[in-house]
Order: sequence, then structure tokens, then C-alpha cells
Amino acid sequence: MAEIRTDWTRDQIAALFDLPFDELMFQAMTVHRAHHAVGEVQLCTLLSIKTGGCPEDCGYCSQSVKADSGVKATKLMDVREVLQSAARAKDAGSQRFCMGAAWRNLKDRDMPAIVEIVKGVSAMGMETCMTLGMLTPKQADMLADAGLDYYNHNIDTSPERYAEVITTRTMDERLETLDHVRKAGINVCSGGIVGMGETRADRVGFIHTLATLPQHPESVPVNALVPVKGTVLGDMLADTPLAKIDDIEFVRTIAVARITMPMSMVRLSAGRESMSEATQALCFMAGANSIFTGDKLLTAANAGDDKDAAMLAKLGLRAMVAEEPMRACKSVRMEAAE
Ligand code: SAM
Ligand code: DTB
Ligand code: SF4
Repeated sequence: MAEIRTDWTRDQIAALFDLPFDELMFQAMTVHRAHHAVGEVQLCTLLSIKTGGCPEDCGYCSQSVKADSGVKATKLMDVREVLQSAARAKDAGSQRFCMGAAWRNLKDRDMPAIVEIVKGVSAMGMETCMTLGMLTPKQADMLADAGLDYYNHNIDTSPERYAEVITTRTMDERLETLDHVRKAGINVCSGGIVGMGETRADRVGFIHTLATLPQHPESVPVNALVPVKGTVLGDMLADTPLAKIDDIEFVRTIAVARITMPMSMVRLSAGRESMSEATQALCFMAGANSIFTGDKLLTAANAGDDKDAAMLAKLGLRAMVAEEPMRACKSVRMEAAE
């Protein structure tokens, strides 16, 4: 078993990125096999329960009011509609239902509906994940009491690059919400985006921030930027095609996440639609063991169930059977708070 360390230095992480590719892959595979079942991929489904009109200015996001992406703003979906969608995802074989809202932060007035949704999806036997923007400690406790299994809140990039991507909040505010989630006893899902024109040093800083949290996130989504026309970064990429991340560099990022955070689920998240099967296969070999299925992410297109089923069959990978999720409970919360 690889040692679980939270004292990684940037130099050590940079040295992993610098390894010859086959050596990096060998180390990542070794760590993966020591901590996870070989050949299993977790299938998660996403639903945007409140789309667009977000006051934040994240340079990659189609849902920001600052983007001219054509995404229409909607109200929070009806609880019944969300539950119907969760039931369809369960029938399609998904084990986790991840729900996203284009909010800067959760408002107390929306809490009753959110609690009802968490309880309803849990009652169907699916794991629940929410991503609703910043939370107060009290809101995190309320979500834990409702039975929320995971909270997604990405740090997105390196601390140095953060202010170039988002100006309406700081990375410290992001880390504060992650701390509230951890202390509430909810499993943490936090990762980011590569391919935003960042440097290798930024990718090192991004992984370093996650791998030196007091406890590694249980889930680490690694998104490849989906370039959306009308967003700052989507337009930048359209104008400078050379800024597109190299496939091997993307695989290296997955491998370094796997080696530095051995127990975490590493999710090959957005961007698969434009990735070859060969690149995705390398990502699975490098330790990615979770994907989003279905034909839509939040607003962007995703590969779709049929295409994914064919790819997984071709690679001899099977869907992970859901383990009993670690339900948020008071004793876990108190331990985390100590
Ligand atoms: N508003 C909430 C927040 O920002 O935490 C939740 C929704 S937000 C869309 C969830 C995450 O999706 C972001 O943190 C970002 O990492 C990812 N994301 C958004 N747009 C993306 C894009 N165009 N390409 C890749 N990832 C993207
Ligand atoms: C994450 O890291 N990726 C997902 C999920 N967490 C919420 C979202 C990807 C969004 C991709 C762009 C879109 O669909 O708008
Ligand atoms: Fe809003 Fe989240 Fe999009 Fe940022 S990433 S603009 S916070 S929906």
C-alpha cells in the first residue's frame, strides 16, 4: 500500500510530472492497484438543477452572466422533476447522481427544496452529490443531516493562476467552504480544469493544493476545458489553438493525481467528448476510475451512454458496484472538527 501523505512538496510533484512517461504510468498503475479494484469504473450522472445567470465570472463557464454563450437562465427545477431524472439515471446504471446549480452561494430560502431532493435521491439508493457554490458551516451541517454523501467544490487551478481565471471570489474562500464540508462530515469532491492555457507549474500547484489538504478529497474530478464560445477561455482557445492541452500532458496530470492521492476516486470529468478512446484508455491506465455518463454534463454535451458502454466493453472495464456511502453522521463530524 502506498503511504498516504499530505506533506508533498511542489518539487516532488514537479519531479513526478518530469518522469519518463512509461515510468510515470508504472508508478501510477502500481498505486492504483494497491488501493482500488482493477478494471472498475464508477459511473456518475450529472444534472443541472439551476442553470445560467450566475453572478460569478469564472472565465471557463457558459453559465456566468459575463459569458455570451447563449445559455438560458432557469429557476431551480421542481423537486419532482429532479427525482424523475434521478430515477432515469439509476435505470441507466448510474450509481451517483450529481446535481449542480449556477449559484455563487446557497441561499437559505432554497434549502428546503435542496433537502427534499437529497432525501428523495438517497431513498432511491443512489449516492448524492451537490455543487451549489459557497456554503456556511450551518448550511453544510444541514446538508449532512439531510444525508448528502458528497459536495463538489473545485479549486480549479493553481493559487497563482486563480485570479486570472476568476475575479469574483478567491481561492481562500473556496478552501473555506471545503473546510466547512469536511467538518460537517460530508465527503469532499474537489478538483479542477486543465487546458485553460496554464503552465506545467500551474498544474503542479493545482495538484499540490489538493494533495496537501489536511485530508485528501474522496473524489478528485479532473476536467479538460470544454471551450465554450462566448466565454473568455473558450474564445482564447479558439484564437490560439496551440494553447490546447497536449493529450499526454493531460494523462500525466491524471497519473500525478493518482500517485499523490492514492485513495481518492480520480474522475475523468468534462472534455471526454472531444478525447479519443486511446487517450481515455491511457487515463484509465493512469488511475482514473470514475466518469460522468449520459449525453449531457451541465450545459455541454457528453459522450452518451451507448458510446461509453461500447468503449468500456472494448477496454474490458466494468461499472463499479456502489459501496454503502459513508453517510454524514454526527460522530464523523465531531472527529473532523477536532
Ligand atoms: N456554481 C458551482 C461552482 O462553481 O462550484 C457549481 C457548478 S460549476 C459549473 C462546477 C464545475 O464545473 C466548475 O468548478 C468547473 O471546474 C467545471 N466547469 C465549468 N465549466 C467548465 C468547462 N467549460 N470545461 C470544463 N469544466 C468546467
Ligand atoms: C466537475 O468537476 N465537473 C462537472 C461537475 N464537477 C459538476 C461539471 C462539468 C461542467 C462542464 C461544462 C458544462 O457542462 O457546462
Ligand atoms: Fe457560476 Fe459555478 Fe459557472 Fe463559476 S463555475 S460561473 S460559480 S456556475
